[in-house]
Amino acid sequence: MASDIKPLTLHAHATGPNPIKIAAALEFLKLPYTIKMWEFGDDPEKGVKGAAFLKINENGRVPALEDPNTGVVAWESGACMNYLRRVYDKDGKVLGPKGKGEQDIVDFEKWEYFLLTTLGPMTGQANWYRHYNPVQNDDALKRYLEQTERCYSILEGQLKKTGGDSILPGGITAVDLHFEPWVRQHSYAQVSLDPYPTVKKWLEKMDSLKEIQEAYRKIKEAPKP
Ligand SMILES: N[C@@H](CCC(=O)N[C@@H](CS)C(=O)NCC(=O)O)C(=O)O
Repeated sequence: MASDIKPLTLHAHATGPNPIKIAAALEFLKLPYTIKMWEFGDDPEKGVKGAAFLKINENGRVPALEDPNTGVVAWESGACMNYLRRVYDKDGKVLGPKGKGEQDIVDFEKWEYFLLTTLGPMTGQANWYRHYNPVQNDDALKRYLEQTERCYSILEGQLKKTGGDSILPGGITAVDLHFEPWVRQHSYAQVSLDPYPTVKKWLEKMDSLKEIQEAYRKIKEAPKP
């Protein structure tokens, strides 16, 4: 990647899964970036629901991405990812679908949307009812856990097609980057990987990649808010 590219700014949080996807994409694309950490809550200067961050993302969630090379500000991990792909991976060789046919593109998008609209939110709600809801709500927890498990069994079926190498045939794409941080946090939702051996194998492979390791290291070492 050309050295005249100015560093992008990734807005992140220490534990949330969504910013990691974008850090990983920046690593795969070999783009320079700095990380600005935020805390949850509404502290005006430091919080994702505070005035300073709401100027960047009125939805008050991370990730957000600022690109001084183009002036673009993005939020929602799907929008950040697709921005990076369009601008910095024009031929799609690094993160795009491996095939160029319409079915390849649809396959890419359906797994991307499955994570963004289903596995991620179901896991997020399971986590909420397990760890944060102020009153015990066993029905809600059961519902979201069942849905999360259902997503894992669907992912297991898909990963079997590549023997756990990548979610889509042909190698790692942005789709794998979307799934990795959610699946890595499976034990926080108390989802065991024992029934999903191919998911487990894929996760081990993902977490051995230097780009993934660098993304986690940089978020861990970024200055605290
Ligand atoms: N759909 C959004 C979800 C973003 C999201 O929920 N981010 C979490 C951290 S992983 C967050 O900022 N939570 C703060 C809050 O809920 O106040 C995306 O994919 O970017």
